[in-house]
Amino acid sequence: MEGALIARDRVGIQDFVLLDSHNSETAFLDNLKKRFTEDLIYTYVGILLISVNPCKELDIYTKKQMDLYMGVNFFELPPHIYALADNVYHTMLSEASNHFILISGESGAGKTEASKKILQYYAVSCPSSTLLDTVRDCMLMFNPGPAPIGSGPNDNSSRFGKYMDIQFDYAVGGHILSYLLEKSRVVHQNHGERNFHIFYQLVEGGEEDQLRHLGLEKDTQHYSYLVQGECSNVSSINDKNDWKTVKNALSVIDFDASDTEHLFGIIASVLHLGNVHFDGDTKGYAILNSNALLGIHVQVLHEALTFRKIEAKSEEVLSPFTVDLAICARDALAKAIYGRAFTWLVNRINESLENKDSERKTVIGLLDIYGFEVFSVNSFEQFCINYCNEKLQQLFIQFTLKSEQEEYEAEGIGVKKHRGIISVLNEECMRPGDATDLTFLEKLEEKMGNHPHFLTHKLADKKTRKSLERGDFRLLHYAGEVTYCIVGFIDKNNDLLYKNIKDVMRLSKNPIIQECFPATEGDSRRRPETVATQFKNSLLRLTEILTAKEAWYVRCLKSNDNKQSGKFDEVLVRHQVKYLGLMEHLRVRRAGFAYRRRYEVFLQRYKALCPATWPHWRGVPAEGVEKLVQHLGYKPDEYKMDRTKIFIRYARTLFATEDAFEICKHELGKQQRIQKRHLIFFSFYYKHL
Ligand code: AD9
Ligand code: MG
Repeated sequence: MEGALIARDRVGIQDFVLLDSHNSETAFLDNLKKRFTEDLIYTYVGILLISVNPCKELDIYTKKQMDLYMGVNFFELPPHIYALADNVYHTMLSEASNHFILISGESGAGKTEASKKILQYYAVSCPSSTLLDTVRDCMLMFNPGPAPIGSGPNDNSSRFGKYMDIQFDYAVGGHILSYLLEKSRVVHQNHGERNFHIFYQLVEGGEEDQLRHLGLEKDTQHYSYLVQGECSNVSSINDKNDWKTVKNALSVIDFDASDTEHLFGIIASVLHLGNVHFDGDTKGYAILNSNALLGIHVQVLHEALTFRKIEAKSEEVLSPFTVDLAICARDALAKAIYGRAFTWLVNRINESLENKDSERKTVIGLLDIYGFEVFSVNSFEQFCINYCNEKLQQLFIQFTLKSEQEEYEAEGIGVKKHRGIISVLNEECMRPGDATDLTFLEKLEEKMGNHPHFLTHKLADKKTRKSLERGDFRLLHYAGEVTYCIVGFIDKNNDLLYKNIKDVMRLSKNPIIQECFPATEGDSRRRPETVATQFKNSLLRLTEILTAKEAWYVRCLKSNDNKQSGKFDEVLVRHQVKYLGLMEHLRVRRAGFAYRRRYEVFLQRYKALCPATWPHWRGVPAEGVEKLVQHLGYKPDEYKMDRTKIFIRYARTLFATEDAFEICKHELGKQQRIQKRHLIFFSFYYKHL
């Protein structure tokens, strides 16, 4: 089995650093394609892992495979996400340092799958870490599906970003930070989209008693929040089974019967809210026509959803809503409830994940964010998501290509293109008076008009103008052009919830709702931060967290736009290779110290090459390595020694050492039989000397 696996992986080259035709993009793509065709979806660029979405299940994630990769040297087995996970883990242990794995790629490229595989690996390979599986399952329910048509739909598109610290010690713990849940999806889905999975899971999978208790019909078509996308059933999703998984996950994180009841009570309330209708009276003001919700008296909720309370001097004035405004208030409430319940749940998961046993924790962070998105209609959500992807790309460049950055910017792959848009948006949101999406667009034209990567209908030349509506603006992102529709930017960024609605929520008998709407918040007269500001700040904090750790990368590539297994769309992959900066990364890898080995590992392998280290070196490993490389005649520019590892600049140096090792073995004729996999691996390395 093992032999077969290695032999199979001799297709193409498993580390781009060893590719013959040095800087050719075509050779790069050929190699990816050759391997992809043989179901070899992983390839290295040094220690960076490229993964190409196979769009089908592969049998490479078995327990047997995990065992194969455990504790084995990174380059000795075919590239695999497990190899990366294992290498990070062992580096963390041996160096007692903190690490993170940044998983990036566009929507549908396989980021969330990759992060699940990593969690799975740690769950199996590390002691007492069943919790990790649970986290994965809990997070499942906050995915919706599928993404809008025309984008290469992803049935499991992530609608929030998550960063998770896995804390390793005697016991494994964790901490999750979540980013910008796409709340708008709760009340509105485009054609071809679903709401969040959990709604369908509850309605389809919920037990009869439970549904009766929650006042729910066992029919997703009954709920107006679930039918807008006209695709409540997706063949690849089994809501009933997923419901069981979610319930099981909740029980593992110590949810008791009443917690569960309250949480699902909230999910049900959101569905009920969606079905609340308003009639107009003779003046056109809204009248609510539903029964009690959220354990709040109907009259009280009625007032909150149909009147706005305005505090003027010492008086309170009730200003009635029109039907349209009442619908907005209702949707704002549904979004707020769902969003806050989500945050509450993440906090609860964190409580149960907390590793209380020890102070001395080292962590591996795992970042899985929504990928770059281009839909037929792009809104505020896509703007935030793409902004976030720009930021992460900027970070990647900063970490890996620092010296190359100027060149990058000169080539137009710059990353600060839309700086300023968020501040213009915020200014417009804060402006007293009647800011609208259109006044925002005018401000943008005024402030950003000269920017080469910003375009609107008004600013465009005749030819380009045809492709832009009057309410659009277009940005040239690092990953391509995106046209955004301005509608909803101001509202979504403000994300306002009227004070009297918040006050009313505090009357709810549901303890989770009470926690989600604390008394202090309602009293604050300070204007809440806008959504974009919160997001920007949380990304800044994330950057700080990441900067303090050692970085590892998984770059996910989408093989085609239709989720078709076995199809390798060269144009699409080439585009991703380009904008992800993989060629640049390769160049830097080649120029820098591409190979690094821990002293112990290096010494163990090559100690027979030097009389001073053979058969045993009893001193400090680093000194043994120094003796060894001196003896081998390494030149000072060929290697560097850091705290725990030797860095080797050229492949040829390493290969020469390997050659010497082979000869030495034959001559001595008394070495232990070298494992077959080493031979195959290195014979393949020699080819590329
Ligand atoms: V988004 O930015 O969240 O919209 P992701 O997370 O990059 O996106 P995801 O991991 O959800 O994409 O992958 C999309 C689909 O591709 C999955 O639902 C799987 O059906 C499929 N996929 C991705 N990676 C693999 C894999 N290694 N093996 C098999 C895969 N299928
Ligand atoms: Mg995802």
